Amino acid sequence: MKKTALITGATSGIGYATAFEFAKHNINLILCGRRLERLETLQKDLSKLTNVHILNFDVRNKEAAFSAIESLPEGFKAIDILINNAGNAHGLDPINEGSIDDWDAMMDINVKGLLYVSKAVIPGMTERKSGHIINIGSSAGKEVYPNGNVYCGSKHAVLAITEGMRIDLNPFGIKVGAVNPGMVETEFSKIRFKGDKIADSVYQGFKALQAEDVAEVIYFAVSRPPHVNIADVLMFCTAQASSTIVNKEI
Ligand code: NDP
Ligand code: 8X3
Repeated sequence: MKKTALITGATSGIGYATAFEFAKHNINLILCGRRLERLETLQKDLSKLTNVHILNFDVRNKEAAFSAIESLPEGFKAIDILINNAGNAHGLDPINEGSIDDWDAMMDINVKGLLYVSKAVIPGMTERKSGHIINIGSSAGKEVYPNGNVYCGSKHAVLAITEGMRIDLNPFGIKVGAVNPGMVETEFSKIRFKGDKIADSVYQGFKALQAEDVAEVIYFAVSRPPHVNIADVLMFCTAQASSTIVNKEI
């Protein structure tokens, strides 16, 4: 039977590539993000391959998240796969110089936004006693690097929440896992550095992971047989050995 997936942060990067990968494999899509124009273009493009519904909301706004998910039409109400992907780093500063607005953004989007969307989606899964949740963590959720403080904290939280979800949803037969990439060349660094030109140099001198590389791993995880759950994946590009060790040519 055709499955339905809800992907947050589908307007760019990993979420966008995952939407294409899932559409290719004929999965119904509920695509979420704040940039409506991008959602509409995606819907137009991917409707050639599968059924697509778009939800335009900010994951920080819990009322908006709940009412968007409650508003789903009949054919999209039963969500089989939830990809909690929306998120970003905001800033890269030592803790004594960090901006409170950046800290709020990371905790509100990466952690609380993930919780709000999950809270709205999980009841349908527990009722049907099936479902699959994949949280997009990060290598920053496995180790802390200089100036990464709050971003790393938000991604460590994502990993702890993933493990908690897997334990608590175990009686319902719901699969829960995390995909944790190292550096992926997306809009991520533009957001982190707020459009500063340093953003352009982040992926120079080596071949970073591409969003499609991560999307393929996410699809691999969701396409395993019912008895197999990919609980945790850490993936790097070949040039990256850890958060601080990247073999650059320049
Ligand atoms: P992008 O900046 O390319 O994409 C981020 C996505 O999140 C966009 O679709 C954006 O959509 C959405 N988003 C951001 N804030 C909100 C919000 N408040 N409400 C709703 N949607 C929001 O980055 P990536 O694709 O790289 O990042 C995706 C995930 O992968 C993040 O969780 C990130 O932490 C993680 N990650 C990224 C890595 C990297 O190096 N790039 C490495 C490891 C993990 P819109 O602006 O339209 O709302
Ligand atoms: C993104 C990976 O190392 O740029 O989650 O913070 S890193």
